[in-house]
Amino acid sequence: MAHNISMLELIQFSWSPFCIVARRILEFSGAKFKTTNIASTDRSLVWKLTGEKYYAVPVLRDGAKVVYESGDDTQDVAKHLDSKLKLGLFPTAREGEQFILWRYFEHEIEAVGFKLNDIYFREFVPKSDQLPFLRHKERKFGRGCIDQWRAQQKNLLGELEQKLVPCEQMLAHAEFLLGDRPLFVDFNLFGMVDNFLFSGHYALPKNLPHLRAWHRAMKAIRRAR
Ligand SMILES: N[C@@H](CCC(=O)N[C@@H](CS)C(=O)NCC(=O)O)C(=O)O
Repeated sequence: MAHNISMLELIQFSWSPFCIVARRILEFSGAKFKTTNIASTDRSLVWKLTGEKYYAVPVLRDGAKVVYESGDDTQDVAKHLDSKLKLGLFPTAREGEQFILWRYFEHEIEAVGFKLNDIYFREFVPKSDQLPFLRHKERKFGRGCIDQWRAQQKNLLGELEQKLVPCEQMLAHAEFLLGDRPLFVDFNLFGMVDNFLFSGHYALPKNLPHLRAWHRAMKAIRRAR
């Protein structure tokens, strides 16, 4: 039977867009895996596992191997899963298109989606982590940033909807972004969208019906065996 069944472990926290991508790919694959949740404000496990080289998530442990992103726009974790589990999510012929798309999703979509979710951080970040969580955000985005995002909520929602229109247009003509089966970019967009939806306060816009149908499909899809 299967020959390379080393234990897969995903080190994550549940609302991270990038962790959601890796998690959904693992679920899709049907492989057995373990998730280890860390506090978003305590990266000591990641730091230790990566030989003090990395503190972001996700990190994937595959037996003795520890996989994490080597650059800002890389997909080392997803590509490791893809080749190990033979998922076919990165066909060579689509690599260029996929690269352009995942950068759009991880920059343009993510940048608006996480702010909309962070507005509700007090509801999903454990009480004891809220101070370092807020400090982490304010160190990067300035004092009062989350209050500002709350004040701009309506505009941010409009901006996100605008940025999702190209996805709606693609999905009006095919079941998945690049054709009739999901590729990596479907999982990638799913992660960004599910981070936006994480708080439970939002739904995808009614006037993006193809995106909504795609999202329902992506939530549950399993690879064909
Ligand atoms: N390009 C990386 C980005 C990973 C990333 O930015 N993760 C966030 C959590 S969503 C993180 O851990 N950031 C570092 C920090 O918060 O200190 C990837 O795709 O995995």
